[in-house]
Amino acid sequence: MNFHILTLFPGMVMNGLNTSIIGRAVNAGLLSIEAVNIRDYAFNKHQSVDDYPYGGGAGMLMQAEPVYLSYEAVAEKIAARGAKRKPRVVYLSPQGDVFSQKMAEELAQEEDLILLCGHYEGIDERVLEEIVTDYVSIGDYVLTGGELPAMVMVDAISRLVPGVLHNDVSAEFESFQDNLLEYPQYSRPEEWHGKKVPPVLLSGHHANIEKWRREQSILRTYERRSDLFEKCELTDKEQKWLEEVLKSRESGQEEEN
Ligand code: 4GT
Repeated sequence: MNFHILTLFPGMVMNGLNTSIIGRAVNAGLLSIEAVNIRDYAFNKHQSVDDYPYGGGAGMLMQAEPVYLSYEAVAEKIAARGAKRKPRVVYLSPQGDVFSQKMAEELAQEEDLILLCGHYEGIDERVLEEIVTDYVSIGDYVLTGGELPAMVMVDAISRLVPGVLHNDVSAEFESFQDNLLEYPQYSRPEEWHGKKVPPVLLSGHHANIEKWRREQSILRTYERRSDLFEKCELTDKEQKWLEEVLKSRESGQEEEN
């Protein structure tokens, strides 16, 4: 998987992605990440890449031409490597479809991905019309630039690339599989601040542990993310179990884990 990030702040993006798991995957050759400085494609002698918006209004806009030239340079390089199709170009914007695990899974199938980061008040609409294939938002809030959203996408997509996570129960078994949240986890010591690790986890009984974890995932999703809970499919037995837990809570009984 090759990420190409078009940005005015290449240092910010590269510094944020050369650490830990992603950095190791890059060093192992499983991923490549390049940040292309849009300013290198400024066409006037002052190297400026922004200008006032026609019609007035606050702030500056990124001009079309430097964005277009930086895109072309990357697209040509990808084509020269023998790619069959044109790469998808994602513009990070609050106006896009909200990023999800499902989108990450879909985009992880691509060989190349171009991520375009806006800054200031955004980018001249005309170049977006010509090059952007996907508009993506990471959530309903406004940021100063598309760099952090691009980094979020690179991180979420990269961990789905085979080999990037090297634990045996890879990414596909985690949160959002089955639309369930992760169960709570514990490590040493067995008792901390008077709180004990749930005994079942020390029992060595794998079937019981699996059952407990699944139940905890169900309970958490019900309590914390009712929107996800609507979408998850429980067995009749699990449905019954949840009803029992909720009923015994109502009557003020202590829960037995
Ligand atoms: C929020 C998001 C995003 C911004 C988001 C163009 C200039 C957009 C600043 C940029 N804010 N980008 N991708 N929620 N701001 O994803």
